[in-house]
Amino acid sequence: MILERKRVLLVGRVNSGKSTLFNRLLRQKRSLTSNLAGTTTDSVAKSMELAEVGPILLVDTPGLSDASILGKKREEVTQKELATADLILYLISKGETLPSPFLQQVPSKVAILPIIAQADCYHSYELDQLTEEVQKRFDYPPVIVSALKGKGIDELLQKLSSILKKETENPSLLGNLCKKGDTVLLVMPQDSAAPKGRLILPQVQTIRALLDRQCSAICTTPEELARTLSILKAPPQLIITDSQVFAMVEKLIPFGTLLTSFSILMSAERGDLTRFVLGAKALDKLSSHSHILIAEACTHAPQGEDIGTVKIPQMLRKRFGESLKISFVAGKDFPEDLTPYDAVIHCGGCMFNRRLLVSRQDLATAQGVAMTNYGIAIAYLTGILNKVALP
Ligand SMILES: Nc1nc2c(ncn2[C@@H]2O[C@H](COP(=O)(O)OP(=O)(O)O)[C@@H](O)[C@H]2O)c(=O)[nH]1
Ligand SMILES: [Mg+2]
Repeated sequence: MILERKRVLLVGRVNSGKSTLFNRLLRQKRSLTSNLAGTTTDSVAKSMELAEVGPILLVDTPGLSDASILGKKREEVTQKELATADLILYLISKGETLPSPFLQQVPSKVAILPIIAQADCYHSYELDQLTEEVQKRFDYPPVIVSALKGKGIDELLQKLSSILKKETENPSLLGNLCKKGDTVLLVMPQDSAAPKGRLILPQVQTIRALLDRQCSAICTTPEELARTLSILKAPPQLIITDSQVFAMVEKLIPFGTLLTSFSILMSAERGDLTRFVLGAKALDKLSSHSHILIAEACTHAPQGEDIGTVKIPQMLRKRFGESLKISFVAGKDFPEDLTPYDAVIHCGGCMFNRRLLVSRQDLATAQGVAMTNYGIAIAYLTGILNKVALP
C-alpha cells in the first residue's frame, strides 16, 4: 500500500542539494550525493514518520535542466513522479533565474513549498533579496535550509506537516449518506474470495468512517441479511453492500433505506466520482468498432486481473460486439495520449493515491476521452448505477 502514503517530492536542478537534504530529513544516508552533476539517476523513495501526519513517502528525484542525453531520461523520471505528488519541495539553487521553466510542468493543483537550499553559500543580504523574490512567486514563503550544516531542518519538517495536513484532506468517505446516530448495515460476503482471517480494506475503512461519524455499524453476510433486518427495531438508514450481491440485497431493502456499495464509496474517495459516473454513462456511445483502454494499477493482482482482463471485457463484448478492440496497460504505463481510445476503464486504484487517479482523470478530460473505473463501469453495465445512492 506504499502509494497510499502522502508523497513528498524533492525537485530542483541537478546539484541543488536534493539528495543531501533527502538524507538529512531521513537522518540516514539513503541517496548517493556528489558534486558531479546527475549523480542521482532514478528516483529513490523512502518512508518516514511525520509528526501529526503519520507515514509519508519522501521521494528524491534525479533533477532537472541537465543538458546531457541522460538528462532527458532523468527529466522523464521526474515528470512521472510529478503526477503522484501530494507536495513538492522545490529546491532553488544558487544562480537560478526565477520563475523556473520547470514549474510550468507541475500539475496546477499540487502545492509547492519553495526551499532556499545550500543557504550557507549565501551572504545574508543575498538571502534577504532571494527570500523577497521567492515570496512574490510562490504560494508559500521559502524555508531556508543548509542540508550540509543541518540548519533549518526542524522548521522544514514542521512546515511539511502543517501543509500536508491542509492540502491533502481527502473528501469524507461517506459524504452525505449518513449522519451521527444513524444505523448503517454492512453486507460483507466472507466467501472464498475474501482473505482468510481478516477483512478487506474497503470494509475496514468504511467501518472506521462510520464509527468516526458516531453511527452504529452493523456487519452481516448476505446469508444473514434477512435475519439481521428482522431483529432491528427500526430499519437502518443506510445499507452498504458488496456489489457482487447487489441484486439480492436490493430485493430485501426496507422502504426508506438508502442503498450503496463499497466500490461506489471507494470510487468517490479515490477519484472524482461525478466524472466516473459520466464516463460510465458515455459507454452507451460505444459501437463494435470502438477501442477501449483498460488500465490496471497493480502489475500483479490475480483477483483484480480477473475483473480487468476477463470480466469487464466479457461484459463489454456481450453488449457492444465481439469485434470491440480492447487494450490493456498496467502500473505506471498510462499513455500520455488517450485520443486513440473511445473510453478508458481504470481499476479502483486501491494501490494508488487520489492525486494520481485524479491526474489521470484530468488528462482524459483535457483530451475529451470518457474515463470511468471498474466498480462504476460494472454498476452501470449491470443496471445498478441508477439504483444506488451516491455520496
Ligand atoms: N555548501 C553546501 N553544499 C551542499 C549543501 N547541500 C548539498 N551540497 C553539496 O552540493 C553537491 C550536490 O548535492 P546533491 O545532494 O548530490 O545534489 P542533487 O543533485 O540535487 O541531488 C554536493 O557536493 C553536496 O555536498 C549545503 O547545504 N551546503
Ligand atoms: Mg541527487
